[in-house]
Amino acid sequence: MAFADEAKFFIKAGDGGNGCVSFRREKYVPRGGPNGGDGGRGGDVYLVADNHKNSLIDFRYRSHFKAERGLNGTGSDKHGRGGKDCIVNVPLGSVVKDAETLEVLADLTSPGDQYLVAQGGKGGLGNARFATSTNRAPRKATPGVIGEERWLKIELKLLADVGLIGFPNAGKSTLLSRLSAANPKIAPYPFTTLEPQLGVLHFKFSAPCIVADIPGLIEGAHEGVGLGHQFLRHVERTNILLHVLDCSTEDDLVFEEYEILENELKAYNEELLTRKRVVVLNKIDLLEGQRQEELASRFLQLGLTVFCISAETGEGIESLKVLLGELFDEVQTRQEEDDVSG
Ligand SMILES: Nc1nc2c(ncn2[C@@H]2O[C@H](COP(=O)(O)OP(=O)(O)OP(=O)(O)O)[C@@H](O)[C@H]2O)c(=O)[nH]1
Ligand SMILES: [Mg+2]
Repeated sequence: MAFADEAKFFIKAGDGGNGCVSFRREKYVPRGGPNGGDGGRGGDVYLVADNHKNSLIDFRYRSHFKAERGLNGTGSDKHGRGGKDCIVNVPLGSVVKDAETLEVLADLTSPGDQYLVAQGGKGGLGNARFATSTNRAPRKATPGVIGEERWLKIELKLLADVGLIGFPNAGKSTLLSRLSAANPKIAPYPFTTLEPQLGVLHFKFSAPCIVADIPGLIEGAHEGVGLGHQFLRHVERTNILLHVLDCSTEDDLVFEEYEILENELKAYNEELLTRKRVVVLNKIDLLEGQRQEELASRFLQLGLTVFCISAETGEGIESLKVLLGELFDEVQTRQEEDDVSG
């Protein structure tokens, strides 16, 4: 798959350099004191969020990252030089886990966010440190501490504001192409979209928002049926979800699909049901008579926000954009308030 949204790699911080055992040698001073220097500290490994990177594809070609080791101490009280740190750049939206325990270590969402993922080992002590009044010629020095190492798993969660979710063939990609300049593949068969697609929706008066077209979900997606499950994590960060439904099928089926989508979200992560959700009835160009109104009123009765559109002809798209602009503003204002109070 071209869209690398998971990667595993190994990192190792530098080992500390060893302490040194050495004695002063001077003419006419037969037994000089200890002068072994300390070892240098090993370099650390940092992960840094880099907004020029947009996938984890680089990790396919390189899976091991090491910081430099500290140099050993030497005689004449010379301390070893510390090892250089190693910086691993990762895309924004990277969730970093320990590959074994799957514990989440860091969630790097803003440019420049950094996380110290492995600490370099301390340098060992040279024998000069061990001299005491009773032992003036210690032959003891300590080795450097081994630098931390671990396998990491990194997952990329898209930082989209709006997620388009729906059954295969519902018209999500067609809608994305209407809302943004994105040009996703559109075809009259299910599972056309195999990887999440992003588009930028521009508004006249406010900042643009990012829309993600998520591959089609089907019942059981949260357990891995179809393609949807591995992509559901991308909607974990989207604050607005559009349920795109093909309303040219039977009314009951449209409803059933809506319910399945809600259940899949809930089964994947209940928190998703706290997001703003909008029902988008697509393909209204295929409806006859009063069906559109009847169908819409069924959803309205449940207290849901409903929009009727045709992604194909463009009908209803402008008002949908206006609504998205308003919702997006609301979400941003709420986030700013949270940031201030939090
Ligand atoms: N008549 C009509 N056809 C539509 C409309 N929107 C999409 N289609 C058609 O429906 C088919 C599926 O559209 P896509 O946008 O590829 O659907 P999708 O939801 O992205 O499908 P997957 O990627 O498989 O999940 C295509 O043949 C589109 O041309 C619409 O409003 N009216
Ligand atoms: Mg598609």
